[in-house]
Amino acid sequence: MSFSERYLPKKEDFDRLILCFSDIEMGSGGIMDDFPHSDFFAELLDKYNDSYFLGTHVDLVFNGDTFDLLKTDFQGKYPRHIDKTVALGKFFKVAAAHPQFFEGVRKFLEFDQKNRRAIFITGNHDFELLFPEVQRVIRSACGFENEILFPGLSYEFGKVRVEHGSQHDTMFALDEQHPFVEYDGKKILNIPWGSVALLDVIIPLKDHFFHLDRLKPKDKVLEALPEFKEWLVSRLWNYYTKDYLKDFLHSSDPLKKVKWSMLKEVIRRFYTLHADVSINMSMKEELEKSDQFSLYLIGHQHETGWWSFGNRKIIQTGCFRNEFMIEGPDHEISRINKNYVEVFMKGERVVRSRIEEVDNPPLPENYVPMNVSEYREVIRNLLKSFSEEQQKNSESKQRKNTEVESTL
Ligand SMILES: [Mn+2]
Repeated sequence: MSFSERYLPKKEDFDRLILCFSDIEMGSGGIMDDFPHSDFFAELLDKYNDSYFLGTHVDLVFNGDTFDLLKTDFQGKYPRHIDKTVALGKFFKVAAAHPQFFEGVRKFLEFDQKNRRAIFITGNHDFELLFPEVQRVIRSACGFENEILFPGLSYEFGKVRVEHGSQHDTMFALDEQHPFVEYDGKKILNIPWGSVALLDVIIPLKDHFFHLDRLKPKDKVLEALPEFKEWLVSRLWNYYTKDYLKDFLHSSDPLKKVKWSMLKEVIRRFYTLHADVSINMSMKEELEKSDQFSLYLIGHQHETGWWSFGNRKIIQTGCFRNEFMIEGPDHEISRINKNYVEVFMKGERVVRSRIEEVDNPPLPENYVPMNVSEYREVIRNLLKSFSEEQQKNSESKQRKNTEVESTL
């Protein structure tokens, strides 16, 4: 279908179109990649290379978590100390798996270079975009310099404000004043405590249950896998009492800022249905208090939303990565549609905005397990090897645990 056939504002009624995508979460390829569909994405972008848009500004906004660098390893490990070498190493792994993404962005910009830009906003899965070295690589991969922007954690177009949303999330908010810290003579990312906990404890185990992370709703997942919570709690407790406190007491690591109450929050997030409703709450308050912006675009929560206060609104894009729904007594798995947002503007003003839902691309083979209960065995084995490991260390640990418990 061509754009002229679609219901669009008249050309004279808008001078800018914003296309906003969030949480694409491209990984390093294969079955563990949450978005192995760069070809599909490039095809979607190509629809905007239509003569209808010639002479109109079209801004392509990646509203955070475009690249899933959080879950990408560096030389087989998931270091919490991320300097430019680690950041680049992880980025190259993702880029190598997604040449069509960069090709698609290049074609999009080339179509009407003086009117087009690609804007990469940083999310909590791609803080690495803050390194100028990583930005340089992206610019060269897309073949454009000035048309590619890295504004950091947010970007504003007149009455529109775009941000990923993680800054309103206590687990993943970055210290904007100090995004980097010095450690061991290197400039490293000052990642928030939620990221530290995930990198130290959860992500190294992603090989075992990367599928689970893509399933919704969480309470159904746990209903099918009652051992999961037990496993998670013991894993975090062991991390906290053994590795974490030892390092905390005997090192000057600037990223050691996790408390047990924070880890409890990690557990709560894993086994409750709702991620963090406080994000929407604080934004809704802002919407009513101030008329500075008439449209806020956010992502991060992997749930689509639309809230309004008169002519002001918040649109939350759902994730663009693959996610699935478990339904029915047999826990059947079905796909969740992806979406993005189109915003038509005239000058500073929003003319119209809408959420565009897209058809899902075909999945690679064996991408989704037939049945969630297949995981029971995996979790049981993990728990077994974990308790064996604990047994081995029990004597020295017992003493430490007692010390720790008395400090909690
Ligand atoms: Mn996020």
